[in-house]
Amino acid sequence: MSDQDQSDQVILQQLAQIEQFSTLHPRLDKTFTYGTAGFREKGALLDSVIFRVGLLAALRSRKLEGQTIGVMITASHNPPEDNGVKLIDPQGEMLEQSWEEYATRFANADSDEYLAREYLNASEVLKINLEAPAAVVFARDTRESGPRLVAALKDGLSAAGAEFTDYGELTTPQLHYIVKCINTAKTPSPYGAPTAQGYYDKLSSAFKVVLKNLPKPSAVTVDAANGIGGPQLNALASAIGSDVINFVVVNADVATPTKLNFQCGADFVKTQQKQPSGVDLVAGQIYASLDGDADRIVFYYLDEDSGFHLLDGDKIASLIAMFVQDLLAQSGISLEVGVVQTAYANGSSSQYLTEVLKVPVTVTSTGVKNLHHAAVLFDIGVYFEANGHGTVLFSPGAIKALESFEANSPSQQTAVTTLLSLSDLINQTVGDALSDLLLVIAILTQKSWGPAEWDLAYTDLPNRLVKVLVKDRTVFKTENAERRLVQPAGVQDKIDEIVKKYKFGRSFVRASGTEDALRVYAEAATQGEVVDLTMKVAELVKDF
Ligand code: NG1
Ligand code: ZN
Repeated sequence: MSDQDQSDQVILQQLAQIEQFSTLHPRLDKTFTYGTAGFREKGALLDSVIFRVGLLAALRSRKLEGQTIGVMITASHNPPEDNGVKLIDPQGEMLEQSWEEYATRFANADSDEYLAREYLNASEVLKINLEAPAAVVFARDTRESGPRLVAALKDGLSAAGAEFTDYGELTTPQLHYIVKCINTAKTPSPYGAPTAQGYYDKLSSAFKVVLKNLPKPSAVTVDAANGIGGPQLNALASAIGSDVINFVVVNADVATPTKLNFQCGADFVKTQQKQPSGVDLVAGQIYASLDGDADRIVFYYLDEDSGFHLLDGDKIASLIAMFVQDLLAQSGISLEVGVVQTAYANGSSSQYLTEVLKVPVTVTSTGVKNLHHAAVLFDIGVYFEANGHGTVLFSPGAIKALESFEANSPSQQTAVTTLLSLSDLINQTVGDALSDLLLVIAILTQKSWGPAEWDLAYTDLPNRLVKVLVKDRTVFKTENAERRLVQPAGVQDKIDEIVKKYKFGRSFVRASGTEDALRVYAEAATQGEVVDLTMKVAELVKDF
């Protein structure tokens, strides 16, 4: 047999295997779309989708010279019966956008045979050698449907002939970290050890450097949404040591699947603007809530008059930007700090950043990949969605400038050492609730601040976010980072007319990328006005 014949043989065998395995994971009569959150659905409907994601992950790895690709099975802050899946590219970033189309095509191929054909087609269009090696790692959150979906994923990976490693239950950001570690292991700057322990070690060492010689911070109570963040935070806390800080982890019941994200967690606290169940707030102390896969975090506290105060993603971004700017000023190094937000950022935060801190602010469309791409354009780019998903990116040039800096005074040296430790403390692959938690505590401890002092930077404008169910949300098209509607024609003008009547009024409408609904956001000078404004705008769009 010639080499060509042999190669054809291998490919035919792979395609036959895919077809055969696919019969075990029959497709449902439903259209699936790979959106900002990957695929997300009721867990019961995802078997065929996850099997097919396995095929795509194998192709992606082959396309990238056998670099390791990650697959995370989670539905984040969504209810326990939901699940989802997302691919992670080699440097720990989200799947390259142009591949989302293939994910959607694979998921919707309507027969086993057609699926094999889509697979072959993709390999031809993308010039992928199907005999090349493929490596994939995966993990899941604590949902009940997880193990069953992992089995489907393994079938997909086996059918496509990929090598794979099951990392069990991890947070989403931990898997991003592991993917980056694996792919940088043989480079001059390895990111870390590709294990959960490597993650705890990297974060805990950096945290201890930043806290060195400072008084022990008060204990911090963290609501883990009854998800994977609970056990992972406990493990991270042991690596840090109770001599450094104590974390009290509540809502950490991962044995009762129905409790996940129920009346607790970051999304609950942010959208309800109230404390989660399972937490008794003591005035003046700081609390945090994670979401179900621990990539989002929000903080909060009670004032002396029992008023509830939320410290969300905007507050976190502002705190970090302020702190990084202070350190840069102290060191005398000139690097550009910028902040990236979305239209959901509170107007007061954007004003504080531009007018008080005088940092440039970029506004992008919703979805962290959009923020991430804008943040890489700064030397130090801070990006956060208001819902608490975000991180800080240090450019390679910034790291080099810091590493090669020769300090003229102990104060300059301290500033540079702290900045470099921050770059290790921050998970730069993706927003990471555990890493953000340590970062915020480190900054507050450095400043000797409690939550109230942090909160002083600016006062949030009263705001409201509501969902409106419409017949067809796809008719709503936006421009200018989703802040204005271009379609349906004329609706934006009417919104403008309404908004004009409110002091500090702002409102915008967009179709959700993760739910079949419109989102209406508004802010105004008072609580009463914002309720009224939101209602009027919602009323305007509800009949489409
Ligand atoms: P959609 O459903 O497109 O609004 C939501 C969040 C996003 C992002 C994605 C991914 C809001 C208003 N929207 O998107 O910020 O986190 O989910 O999970 O918070
Ligand atoms: Zn999440």
